[in-house]
Amino acid sequence: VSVDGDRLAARLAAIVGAAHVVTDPALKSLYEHDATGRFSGSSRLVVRPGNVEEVAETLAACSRSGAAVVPQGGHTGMVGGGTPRDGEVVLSLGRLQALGEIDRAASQVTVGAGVTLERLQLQAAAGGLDFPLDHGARSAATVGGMVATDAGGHLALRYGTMRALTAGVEAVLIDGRIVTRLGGLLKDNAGLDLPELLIGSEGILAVITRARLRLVPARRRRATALFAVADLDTALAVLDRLRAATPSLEALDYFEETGLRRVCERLGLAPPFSRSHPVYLVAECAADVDPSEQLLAAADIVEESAIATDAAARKALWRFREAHNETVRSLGVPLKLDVSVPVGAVPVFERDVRTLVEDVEPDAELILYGHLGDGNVHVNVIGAGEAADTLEDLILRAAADRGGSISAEHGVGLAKSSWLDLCRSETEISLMRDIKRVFDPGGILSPGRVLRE
Ligand code: S2G
Ligand code: ZN
Repeated sequence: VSVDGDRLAARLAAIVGAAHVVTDPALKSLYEHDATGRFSGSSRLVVRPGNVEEVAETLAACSRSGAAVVPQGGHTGMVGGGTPRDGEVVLSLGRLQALGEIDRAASQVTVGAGVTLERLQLQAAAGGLDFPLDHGARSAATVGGMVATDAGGHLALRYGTMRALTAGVEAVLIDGRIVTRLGGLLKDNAGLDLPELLIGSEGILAVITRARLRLVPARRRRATALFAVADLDTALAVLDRLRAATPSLEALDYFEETGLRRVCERLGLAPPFSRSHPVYLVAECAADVDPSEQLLAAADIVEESAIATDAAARKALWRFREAHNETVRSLGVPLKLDVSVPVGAVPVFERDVRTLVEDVEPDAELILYGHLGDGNVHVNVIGAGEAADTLEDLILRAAADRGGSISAEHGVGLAKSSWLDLCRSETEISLMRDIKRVFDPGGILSPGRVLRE
C-alpha cells in the first residue's frame, strides 16, 4: 500500500492518521521556508504525531526505511535547523500541546513540546507564577524547539537560558526508544545527566517530546527604562551601575540609532526622544515593590531616559527593540549573525564589525542590537549582496578572536556548522561526533546540522 506512491507515507498514515501526513505540495511548503527567508528546501512529507508513542513509532518507521528526519517545532529558528532539505521527512511536534497542572510545591510544570512560549507564559501567570524566559517569537516558538536550541532571550541576564530553566525532558531516539526523565528533582546525581545533554542538541541526538520547566513567583511590580547614551562604553557603565544598584535587574538590551530609525519608519512610530542618540538601552527590573527609582542609579550618565511601569507603557518602550527583527526582515533577506563576546568586549567587537563592513561592502547597511548584559550581539547586514559570504566568515572570526562564540542563542543549525571549529576544539568536535554516532548511528536525524557532514 502507498500514499502518493510512497510506502513510508502509508505506514506513517497508519500510525498518526492520514490527516496528519501531509504530502500536498502547497501544504508542505508551509513547513519548507524558514522565518528569515534564508533557508528553504524540499520535504518528502510532513508527519504530525499526536503523542509520544506516535513519535516513537514514526521515528522507528523512518529508521527502518532509512529516511532522513528533521524535527520541527514553531519553525522560528534562524539557522536552518528545522528547515527540511533534499526530501527529508519533517516531523512536526506542533500537536504535542499537553499543558500539565502547575506543581506548586516544586514550582514546576510539565509541558508538551508543541506548546508555544506564549501559552506557557499564560499558564504560569494563571497560577500566579512566571516562566522567566521571553523573546520576540513567543507566539510561535515552541517549548521543544526552545529546549533543543537552549533558547536565550532578554531575561537570560537574571534567569539564565533554557538550560537553567529545564528540570527534565522526555525524548525519543531515532530507533523509537523513549527516554523519560521528568521528575524535576533539584538534586539527583544518579548517573550521567541525559536531559542536560539533550538541551541545546538542536535535534541531532533525539526528538524532545515533553519538558519539565522551572517557574518563579510572579513579581508584582515591573519597571522598564529606555535610556539614550553616547556610546557602548557608556552603556557598559550603565550596566555596571544597574548591577550594583538594582538587584531586581532582569534585562539590559540595546539597539542603535540606525535600527531605531528603520523601526520608526516601518511602524510609523514617533521616535522616543526629541533628538536621536547613538545607542539606546532597554533596562527592565521586577520586584515586589516599585523598582523604578533603582533604574535612576545611572541617571547622571545617560543623555535622555523614559521610565514606564504600567504594562502598556512598558510594551511601548520594548517595541522599539522587539520590532528590530521584523523590521530588518522587511528590508530584504539580511545576513544575520547571532554572536556573543565577553561583555566588556562588546564595544571593541562592534568597532571590528563596522570596520569589516566598511572595508568589504561600504554600501551595505549594518543594524546592530542585542542583549548587552549577555554580551550577545545580533549583527544584521542588509544589502551585503555578493559580499555576504565573505562578511559572514570575517564577522564570525572576529567574534571568536575576541573570545566569543559563533552562536549565542540561535544555535548552529545548517548556517554555522562550517565555523564550529572557531570556538570548539578538535577534541570537543570529535567527541560530539562520537556522541552523535551513539544516538544516531545511521546519521538520519537532522543530518548536517551543527556537525558538518
Ligand atoms: C532578538 C531575534 C532574532 C534576531 O531580537 O533578540 O534573538 O536575530 C533576536 O533578530
Ligand atoms: Zn536575541
